[in-house]
Amino acid sequence: MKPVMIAALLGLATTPAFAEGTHGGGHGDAMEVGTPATAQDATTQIAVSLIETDDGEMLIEPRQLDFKAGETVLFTITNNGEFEHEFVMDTLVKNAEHKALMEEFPEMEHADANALRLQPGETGTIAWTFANAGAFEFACLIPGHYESGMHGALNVN
Ligand SMILES: [Cu+2]
Repeated sequence: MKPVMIAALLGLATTPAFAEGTHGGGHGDAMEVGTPATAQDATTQIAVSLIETDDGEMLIEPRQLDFKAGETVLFTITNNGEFEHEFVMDTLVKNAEHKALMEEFPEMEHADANALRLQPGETGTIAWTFANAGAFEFACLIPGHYESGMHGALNVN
């Protein structure tokens, strides 16, 4: 085998797929669910709460979100629970893909503009323009949380 080929193979072998436990970047700015915006451009403000209930459910409230195509929304998201949670907006397919990845790599964190991970008591914001009409989804993709109730329909009309 030629040395240059060996070097190339070693290079591949030592590049882990998720070096930092994240999968940030690579999406580009525009996604099917919309594009990042600035808070100043938001025409709608909405408060989102990430919580656990006494009977073991984990919820994102409100349970459903409806917007108009072209609407820019400022989300103020608060983790009112006792566990770490996240808020991710995407297509159902993309959320399912991320969910499967997170089951494989539990320490993975979303570094994407359409997602926010919050410690208990923490509040953060996402400014977002819903550029395309469609049926999307918001969810917490930390393993087990989706199944416990942390997902809802996000409709852009
Ligand atoms: Cu969660």
